[in-house]
Amino acid sequence: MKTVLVLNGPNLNLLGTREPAVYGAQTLADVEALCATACASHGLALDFRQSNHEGVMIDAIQEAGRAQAAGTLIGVVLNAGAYTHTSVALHDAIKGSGVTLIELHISNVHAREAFRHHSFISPVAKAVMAGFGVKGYALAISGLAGLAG
Ligand code: CA2
Repeated sequence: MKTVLVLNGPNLNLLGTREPAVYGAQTLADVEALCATACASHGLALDFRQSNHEGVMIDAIQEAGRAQAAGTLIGVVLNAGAYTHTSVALHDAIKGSGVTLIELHISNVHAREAFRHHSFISPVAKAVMAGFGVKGYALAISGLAGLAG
């Protein structure tokens, strides 16, 4: 069974505790459960992670690139949080790893502040999803499964 890595960045551990008008009321544990259901429906295993640390996220992306090259992983769904708008290092890691990656945002970043309109991830992502709330995670997993299969 091949794996999907769902990788969440800074502050996403706070989901469901604040800003429900923007991010909804579901917690990160709820998101993990919906990702597990989506993966199972496609015969895929889930590796679900969250980190507040850029370097830890870079290590995870490099690991995912090696796993995809070895044939054990189909790709990554990445919600890089605010690092989306700042991180050349994540851009370089994605590009260098060669991993198939879907950029995901819970909110529609283009309908928000101008500083959220630029992404360092989009140029190295296979596809971008934003504004579907946490259901976007399941949609992104389906999209990855479609690309792989
Ligand atoms: O819409 C998204 O998924 C974002 O990636 C979320 C990031 C934000 O910086 C991006 O511009 C868009 C923020 C994640 C922080 O989430 C929180 C949730 C509840 C309470 C506090 C933060």
